[in-house]
Amino acid sequence: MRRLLIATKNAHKTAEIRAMLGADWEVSDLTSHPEVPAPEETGTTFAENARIKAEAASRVFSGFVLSDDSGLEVDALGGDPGVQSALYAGTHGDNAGNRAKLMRELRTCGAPQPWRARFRCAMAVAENGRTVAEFDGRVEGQVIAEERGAGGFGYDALFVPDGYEGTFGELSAEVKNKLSHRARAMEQAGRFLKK
Ligand code: ITT
Repeated sequence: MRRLLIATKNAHKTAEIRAMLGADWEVSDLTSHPEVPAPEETGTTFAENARIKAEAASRVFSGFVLSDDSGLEVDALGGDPGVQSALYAGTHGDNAGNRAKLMRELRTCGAPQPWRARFRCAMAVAENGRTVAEFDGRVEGQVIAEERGAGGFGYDALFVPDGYEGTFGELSAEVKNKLSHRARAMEQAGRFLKK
């Protein structure tokens, strides 16, 4: 079986990517590799942060490293929370706080619903400290005013993808993993990794 390190500490991302890749890969992430650094995400774009994370990990891990930098862009907020999605409310990974802040911002921004938005995901594959491939995925939809559904993570309970009635928090993991920003980047990454 081939080894792939996902340069993330976010177990939700790892679980989704593992399900998308299937049984051919032995997938691990930074939670089981304390020797691998998680660098500061100093980039101003998803792609830049994806490269930073993949390259840092692949300097110490032999084999392919895949990173995922992702987030939600809301048009009424000029693209926020964007690359700041994980620490929008001030504490990294405070999902409930981030959703609450998003609701506050949207209720006070003056823009009428529907609030158009998209999830974006940039992925980088690195080997020996160098990025060797990059991929991009997005899914368009709208943010709603009340949370619905307990599945997924992050902003899932507030996002309804185009063509569906349910939020990512209400849709099954199987459905989310077919149409999400991560799935769309991963379709391309999977083809690259299989070569
Ligand atoms: P790593 O940097 O360790 O990979 P992270 O969670 O900090 O983990 P990011 O910096 O890429 O990752 O921030 C991603 C944030 O965007 C995440 O914390 C969520 O708030 C949001 N997000 C990304 N993908 C999402 C998804 O599929 N569903 C809901 N929210 C998502």
